[in-house]
Amino acid sequence: MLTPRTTRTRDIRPLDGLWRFALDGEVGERPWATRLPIDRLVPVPASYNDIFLAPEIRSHVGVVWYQRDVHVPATWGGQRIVLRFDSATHSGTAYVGDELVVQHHGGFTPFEVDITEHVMPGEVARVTIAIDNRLTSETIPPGVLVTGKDGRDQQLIRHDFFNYAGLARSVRLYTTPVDHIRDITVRTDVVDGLGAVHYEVDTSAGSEPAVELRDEDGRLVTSGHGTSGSLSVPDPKLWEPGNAYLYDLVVRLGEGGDEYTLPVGIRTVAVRGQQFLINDKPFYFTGFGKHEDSDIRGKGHDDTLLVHDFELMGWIGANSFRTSHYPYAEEWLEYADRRGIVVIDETAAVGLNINIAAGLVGGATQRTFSPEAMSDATRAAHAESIRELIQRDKNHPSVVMWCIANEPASSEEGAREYFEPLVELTRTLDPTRPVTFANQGAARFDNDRIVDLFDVVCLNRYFGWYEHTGDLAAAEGALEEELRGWAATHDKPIVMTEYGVDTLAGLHSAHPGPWSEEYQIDFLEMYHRVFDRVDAVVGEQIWNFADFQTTSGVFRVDGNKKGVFTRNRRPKSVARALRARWMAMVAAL
Ligand code: BDP
Repeated sequence: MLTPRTTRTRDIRPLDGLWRFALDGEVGERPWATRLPIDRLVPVPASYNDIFLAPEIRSHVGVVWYQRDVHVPATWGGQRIVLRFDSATHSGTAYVGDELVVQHHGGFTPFEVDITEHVMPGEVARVTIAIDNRLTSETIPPGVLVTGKDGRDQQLIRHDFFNYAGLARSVRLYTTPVDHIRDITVRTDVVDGLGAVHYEVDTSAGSEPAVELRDEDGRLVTSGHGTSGSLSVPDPKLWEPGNAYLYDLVVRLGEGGDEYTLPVGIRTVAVRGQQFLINDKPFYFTGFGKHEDSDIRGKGHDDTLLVHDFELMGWIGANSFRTSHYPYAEEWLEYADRRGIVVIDETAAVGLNINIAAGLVGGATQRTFSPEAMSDATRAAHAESIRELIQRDKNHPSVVMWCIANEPASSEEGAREYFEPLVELTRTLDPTRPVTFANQGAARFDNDRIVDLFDVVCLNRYFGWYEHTGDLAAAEGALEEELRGWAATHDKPIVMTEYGVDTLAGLHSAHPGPWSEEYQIDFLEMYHRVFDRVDAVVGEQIWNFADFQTTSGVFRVDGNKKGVFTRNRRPKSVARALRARWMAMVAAL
């Protein structure tokens, strides 16, 4: 499945804007077959939750309906017409007119359907989608549905971010010729200074494509023929962190046939011993775990926020981020490709651990990997989420590693049996990128059951916050002991993919204690001292780039406050200290 682009042979009609909107209980039997009332409109792209004031919308559990009409251009006759949703969180059932045309599960990856037979160029078509936000043990991320004493459905989630839902990314109609390019896969290599672009083209009718590689000035570099092949690039300009270079791979199906242009970055990624190599050079990750999250929009994609967040990352000296805890809108990867920012790309498999709370507060534990919790059905959904992530993101040079889960119960019985086939699947789908998962504190170097299956040790650690709260001296000892333990037992690079403290912007203290801006500075300084003493550490990604919304609870005051920036992107005091460290690292390169 290719990202929609306009080319000589392809056109796009955006369906973003205001759609009619209703909760399931507000509509009759077959809402898609009627016109929804126009007294409530919802913007797309946006999560619907925070836009309206009615609590029954914000905390709705179940199905909502989106609907709009679209004029199909009269000029589109003879073309193949596709309806594409960049995401529907967490599952979508779409109708065109009275017909069900597509269903999709998984809230963070795209789906599309050929609707040529369902619309008439020059006429108006009614597009309706039912979106269900419910999470169960058969969805990724998993959740639990319960019925409250008042008879209402309640959604329990196992992750620390608000369960935003709706059409948070773009919706489009687009055209292709009938005989069209279905998919393109590229892999790149550099051998003895010679670049190689290996390509595969999947076409609808088996026609022979012609391919051209053009440089950033549009000059032809090399060309080829056929559904697969290798293009050699003498003196390639490499895609490098902080110094991106993108070629264009132009694919054509014969004279006047379908045409598609794919940006291609030539680079290599490898893990050697305790080093992470990009283009054969050791790479050190600086940056953040992020969220798609902002006021009012929730997880709604917004190019303004995208560009501003990259500006802030550039200002502070971040060279990377992790798409915690789900695949982000593809615009994030396209922009990272252009800006030379390195991405650890994560599935939405967050919360495969039913004992985290018990671990923090002390309590009875149950088996996570069991038919009652994370079962074979969970794993099947997890496998699908890996397939869809790699299918969508395989061609992005910025993506250097797949992260297939966040904080699973990796020290528990059953973890290995659960993960082994998923790691194998990931490697089969993409043999070129390292694979990792983000490890949770209860799974240490001496009791984790799965790390050896992976290439890089990614650790989320909170010494000084959830453990040794307020005692940075004790936290420093514990952190160093753990890192040295991992380094001694696993010949793999270590990236700290989460470390951070809730910090209330504006709270200052001469006795730097938890929640104060001073404590955030001292905490991060301490971690950095330790990282600098342990050679196997090849990266630091702070939790989190910005404050973000969560479910209400006694642990959270209007959300998680571990941001280096506030939710509306104002720097906390720590930002300057961080900038000094990361800029000095860049200067030393
Ligand atoms: C980690 C999770 C992350 C949370 C963070 C925290 O991976 O999603 O937001 O802790 O507690 O366990 O702040």
